[in-house]
Amino acid sequence: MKVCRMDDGIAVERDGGWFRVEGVTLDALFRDEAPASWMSGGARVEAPTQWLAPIESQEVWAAGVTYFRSREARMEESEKEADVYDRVYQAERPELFFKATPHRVVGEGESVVIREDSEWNVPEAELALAVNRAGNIFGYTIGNDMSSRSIEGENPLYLPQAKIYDGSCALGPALYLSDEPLPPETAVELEVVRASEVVFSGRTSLSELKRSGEELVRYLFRHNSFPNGCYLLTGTGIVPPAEFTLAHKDVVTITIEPIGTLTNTVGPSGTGPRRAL
Ligand code: DO4
Ligand code: MG
Repeated sequence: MKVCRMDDGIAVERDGGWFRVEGVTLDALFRDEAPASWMSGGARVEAPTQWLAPIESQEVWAAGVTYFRSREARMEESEKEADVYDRVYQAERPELFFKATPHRVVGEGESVVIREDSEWNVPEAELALAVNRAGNIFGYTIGNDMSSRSIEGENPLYLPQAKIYDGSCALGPALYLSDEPLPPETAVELEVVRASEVVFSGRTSLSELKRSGEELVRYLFRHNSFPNGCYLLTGTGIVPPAEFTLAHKDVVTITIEPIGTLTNTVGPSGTGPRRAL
């Protein structure tokens, strides 16, 4: 079942149609406090045309170097410190980092941002886990962990600046509810279109992900509480070649079925979420 956050409430897709539901918020779902009946009621509505990012009060965290391809690309980009990426790929403890507060997150159709002080910028197509406050994964969405490779490549200690800025994270289009892990053959696909031409496309599958969602969440919740739950991006397995950088007006699409497709245009600083913050 999919949950869509709209300007004026929440709609769910079930039984082949969309229903607007009252008396539930995303925060209530992430706190595991939604009334048991919330999924069954509601008035039938047209399929939503405006999808807000499926986030209310959640922090967004991310895992890194969870795919071999990410380890390889980061070792190339950071010649002097290549070893740290190899070590974290092999280590028992994963790389986990803070990614965004809700106001830095954009949704379907909004602009993701590239920093003006960065000359090498990439999208990172990632499965995002929806984790409730008890640490249980109850759903999934698509995440774009926008990254400055020039800033990260200069020094790994610059990671927060490479990763966290206004418009640096996209989530959506909807929250797909499921207590079951997505099957390993699930494909993650990324495409970047510039002036109607595909300038990059790539594909991976969850079978390439080295760590399970449960393992990543277990580490995240060690000595850390999330009163309103959180999202955890699981890392990228698609890295464009070194000569590729994003440009303003590029259109980035990421598809993970059964969640759907997340589409964002690349904009300069100052573009970002259109919802009230
Ligand atoms: O180690 C830096 C970030 C890695 C990352 O974001 C990824 O692998 O997806
Ligand atoms: Mg990433």
